[in-house]
Amino acid sequence: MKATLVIKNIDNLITLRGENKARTLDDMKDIGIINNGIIALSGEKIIYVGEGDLPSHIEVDENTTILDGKGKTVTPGLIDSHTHLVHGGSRENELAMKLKGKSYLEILAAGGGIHSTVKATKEATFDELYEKAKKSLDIMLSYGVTTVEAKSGYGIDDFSTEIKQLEVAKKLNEDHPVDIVSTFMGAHAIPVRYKNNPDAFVDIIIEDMLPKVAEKNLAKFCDVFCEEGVFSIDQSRRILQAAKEHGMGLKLHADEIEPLGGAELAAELNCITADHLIAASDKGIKEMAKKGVIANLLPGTSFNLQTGKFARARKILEEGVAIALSTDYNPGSCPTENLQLIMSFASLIMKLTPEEVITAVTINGAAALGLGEKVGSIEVDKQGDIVIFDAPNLEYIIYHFGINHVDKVIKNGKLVYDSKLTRINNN
Ligand code: IZC
Ligand code: ZN
Repeated sequence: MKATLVIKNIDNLITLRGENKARTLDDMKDIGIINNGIIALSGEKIIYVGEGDLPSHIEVDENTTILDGKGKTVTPGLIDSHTHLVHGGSRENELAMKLKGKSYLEILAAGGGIHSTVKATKEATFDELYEKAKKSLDIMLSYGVTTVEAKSGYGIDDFSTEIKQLEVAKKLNEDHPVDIVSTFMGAHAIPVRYKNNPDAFVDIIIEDMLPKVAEKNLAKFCDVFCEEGVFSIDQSRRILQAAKEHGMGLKLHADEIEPLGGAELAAELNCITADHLIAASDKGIKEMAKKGVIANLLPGTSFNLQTGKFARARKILEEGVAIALSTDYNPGSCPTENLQLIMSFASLIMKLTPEEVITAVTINGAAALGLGEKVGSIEVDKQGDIVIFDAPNLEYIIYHFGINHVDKVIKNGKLVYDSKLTRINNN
C-alpha cells in the first residue's frame, strides 16, 4: 500500500487508541502513548500507526509528504463539540455592565444578551455570516480543531434567520477543511413578543420549525437552553421529544446557571450530551451515569461569567459520567475559539488530569457528536485528522497556557495548516 503522507520520529505520539465510545474515569487513564512513533496515511485515511520504521508493505516514494515529529507531540485532531459558531456582531458592550456586577440572566431579561445577537444575526447577510464564521473556523483550525459543532439559535422566532445560520454552517462544511456538525437551537431564548406566552413559541418550534429543519436535513441534533427565565423543564422536554420523533439526536444546555433539573431531564430523554452542568445536582449526575449521557463541560464560560462557579468535573467523573470539553464559542458567555485555553482551564481549575483533558477533546468529543467510529483517535482506518504540537509532551501544552502550541494540522490526510507559513520571513 502506498503512503501519501508520513509523520515519522514522533517523540510523543498520543493515539487515544481503544474503544470508539465515550470513555469514563478508568478508561481515560491510558491515552495510548507511543514514543518514537510513526503514522502513515493514504488519501484521507490512516493506514499505519506504530513505533520506529514503516513495515515493508507500506510504500513511500517521491510523491509522499514526509513530516518529522522530532521534539513534537502528536494527537488526534481536536474536537470542539459545543459552539455557537455562526452569528452576527459581538457583545463587548456587555463588559462594562458585567464589571458593574450585572449578571448574564439580568442582561438577557433586560432585552440584551442573546437578543442583541439575534438582531445582529438577522441584519447580517448570508455572505457576512459566512465570512465571519469562516474567520473563526480558520482560528479554530490553527488551534488544532478539525471538527466543530455549530448551533443555530440567533433567529429564534425569525425562522428564516435560523435557516440562514444552518445553511451558512452547511456551506462552510462543504468549503472549509474543518468538519461542521449542525444543531438546531431555535429554543435559545424566549422572543420578546412571546414573553407572556412562551408556550405559544414552544408550539411554533414543534409544529412549524422542527419539521422543516428535519425535512431540509439541516441539523443532526436539537438543543434547548433550559434555564431560569428561558425554557422550563416541561417546555424543554416537549421540544426534545418532538425532535426525537424527527430523528434528531438530543442535547441540552442543562443547569448552566440555576439548578433546574436539566441533568435529570437529559438522562430521562437519553440525550447524547448534557452541556454546562455548573449547577447540576448529585441526583442528576447519578442519573446521567446510569443512562450514559456525556457531560459536555465548558469552563471558559464559567471563567467569563465571573460567578466563580465551575462544573464539578471530578465528582462527575467519579460518578461514572464521561466528560467532553468544548469552548462554547459564542459572542456572549464565551467569546474565544481557543480550545487549548479551555484544556488549561479544565486542568488548572476543574482538576482534570492531562490524560482526562486530551480524552475529553478527542475521542469523547467525537462521541459527543456521534462520530466516534470516524474520528477522535489515531488508528488504522480512521479519518486522517492529526495535530502536530510544537511541545515535548501533553503536560507542557496544558501548563504553558493561553498560547497556541500548534505546529501543523493534517485534515482528511492533507496538510492544511502550518504555523511557520503564517509569518512574513523578513527576519
Ligand atoms: O449568545 O449568550 N448560554 N447561550 C446559552 C449562550 C450562552 C450564547 C449567548
Ligand atoms: Zn452554548
